[in-house]
Amino acid sequence: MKKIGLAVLFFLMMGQLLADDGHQLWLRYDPVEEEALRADYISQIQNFNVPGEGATFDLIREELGLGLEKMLLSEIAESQTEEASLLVVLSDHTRVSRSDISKETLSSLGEEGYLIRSNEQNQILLTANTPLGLYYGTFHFLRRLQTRQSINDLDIVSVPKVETRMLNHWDNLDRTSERGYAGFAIWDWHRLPDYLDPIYAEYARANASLGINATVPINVNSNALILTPMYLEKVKALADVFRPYGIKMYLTARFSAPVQIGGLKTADPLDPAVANWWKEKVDEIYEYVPDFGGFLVKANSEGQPGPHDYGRNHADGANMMAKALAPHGGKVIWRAFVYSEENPEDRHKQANDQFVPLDGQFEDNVLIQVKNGAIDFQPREPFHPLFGAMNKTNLAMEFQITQEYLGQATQLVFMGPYYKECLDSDTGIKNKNSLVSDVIDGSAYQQKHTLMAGVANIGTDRNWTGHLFGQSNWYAFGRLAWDPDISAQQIADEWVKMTFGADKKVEETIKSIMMESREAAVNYMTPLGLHHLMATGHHYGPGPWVSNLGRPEWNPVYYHRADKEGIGFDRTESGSNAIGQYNKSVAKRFSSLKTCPEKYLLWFHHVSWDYQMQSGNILWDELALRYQQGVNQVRDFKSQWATLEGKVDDGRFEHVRMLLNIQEKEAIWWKDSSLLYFQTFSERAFPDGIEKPKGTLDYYKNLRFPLAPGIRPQW
Ligand code: BDP
Repeated sequence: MKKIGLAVLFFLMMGQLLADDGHQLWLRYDPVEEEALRADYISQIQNFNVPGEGATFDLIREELGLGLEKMLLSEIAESQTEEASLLVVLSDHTRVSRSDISKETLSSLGEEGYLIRSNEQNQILLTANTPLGLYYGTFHFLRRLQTRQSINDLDIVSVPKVETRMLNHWDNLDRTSERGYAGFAIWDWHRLPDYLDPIYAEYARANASLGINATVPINVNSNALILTPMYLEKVKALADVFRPYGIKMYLTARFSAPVQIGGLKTADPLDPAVANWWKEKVDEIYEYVPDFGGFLVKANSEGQPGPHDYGRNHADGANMMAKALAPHGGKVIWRAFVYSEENPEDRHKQANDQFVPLDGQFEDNVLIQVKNGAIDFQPREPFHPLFGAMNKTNLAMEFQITQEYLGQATQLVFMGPYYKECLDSDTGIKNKNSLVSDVIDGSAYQQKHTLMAGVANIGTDRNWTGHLFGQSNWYAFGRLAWDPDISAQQIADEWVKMTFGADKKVEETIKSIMMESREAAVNYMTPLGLHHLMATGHHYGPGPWVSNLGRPEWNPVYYHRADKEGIGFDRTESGSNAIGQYNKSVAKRFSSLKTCPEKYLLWFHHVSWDYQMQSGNILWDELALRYQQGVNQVRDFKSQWATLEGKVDDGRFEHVRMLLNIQEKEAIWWKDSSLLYFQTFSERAFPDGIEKPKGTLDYYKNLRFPLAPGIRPQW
């Protein structure tokens, strides 16, 4: 081993002893400890050559140098010859044209895909049509080592299935973060553009490692100031940092901006002066950011301004902006999370009611961004009916990474299975590609543009996400945006190895906790299809009893509808008929009590307390047992984690250990308060196996958390 290797090893060991704070994410590149494997890797990668000039090429050389040296504990020389054992070259390089890689294969790589192949000379060739493709391929190659896969006989082609893979930050200009639980926003607007915090480049690199290629750094509840010159200069500075990493800048656009910052009397989208204001504003933005991506818009939802204020519809609003952006190649991402203050209709139905009639009317460069479910990122939601209801519109997915309704930053909940549950749902459209993922990746309707967005969980905390395992959700989102068909199991497997190393026991233990964690959260929060039971405002903890809020659909009682007879929201024909918005085969399955999956039972049906469940229990007993099961699962996570003491560095071990203690308390709180409350309706005793509640219902009802993090600003 060379000297440099020993020095690196020394520092790494020191790092292990000193508490680790998780800042390095999944890009730790810990040494490959298995001697034989490391020797094999070294024998195959004696040196590397990345001929090419420019910022992205520099990043590739830097990443390869760093990753290989840290993992292999030996300096892998950068060579200048095309005989190097690892050659990273654009597809027009003679080595590629002289190889047997076909033109079709190369052109199928597009702008962002890559190919990695071992050739007859035992050389590993990584090629792509653009530097960005090479950069993505570099991360893929390094990931193989991080996850201890063979690098013999490589024959890999990877092309992203979704065009725009984007983070949405719900961050405000004052650095507070709506639904952020990891400190403040990382964007230091006050000190931009002159002060470029190194975190911006670290952020871009981490995203690029997953293939994320777009970001919206400000809240959907937008502030029009972001569109003023003072802020556009700051936006430009950020965009300049992001560019070599392939991250495109988008901004939220407040619909009333022409009035607020433009001095116009109206923001009516059909008024030529308004259209012209947006056109000029867009032209101005492109002077600052020539590759600007476009606008993300929340309109006529939760009090935000929009085209309805002027008697116009969503297409009028979106198309007006789209026309301003089209000459520059920009896009409008228009959110379908709409429900109106005045509309008494089941909130579940309002997006379809407003958007389905507009199918086919949106400009080509408009995407409609739809949340995974029709209510709001609940612990479990059936897929949004819009995914099966518009075939002439670019439909896009919005997932939430920040766990607003899933334990925020105090609970370990791996979202991989959550995202997959939605993506793998069959929409029932008459098409051989009928899954939600087919609609999102464009294979169902060959839509022109595709996009997957994730509401980010990133903040100023040293570990980025507040809870260390929040990193796995950022990771899972990024990997699925690249390829919605990867399994949650594979994602967990990769993330654990990259984050905690390849010790079998550590790996198996952590994966088993992760894969069960989402189901556990559903059990102790909202089992059997219950939803929206969180406390008011901050959504931290339970509040199923809340019934005093201004609008019916803000109250949990609106969603569970518990009474003496039973519980659940009747969304069948005899109720709100939200089920009618799904395609026939799906609607049929959800409508009948016999075929509706029990996990969605109370989402779609109002069911009596003594309804017979598949387990043989009556509903009341089953509900109670699910709550208890959730608590038991968390206890089990705690004991599993305890076995890792000494196997995971102290810093991260203690961090997770303490948080699991909090999670257990919170799970008990959910169970006790929910069951005591629902018992006032069911008037039945708890079945055997339910632990006695720790507090009284009044005690739980009176808990207050006025300063819980992530609260919506009141301005
Ligand atoms: C809800 C959040 C709220 C967001 C809203 C949205 O509670 O803070 O503004 O969604 O997506 O989940 O617009």
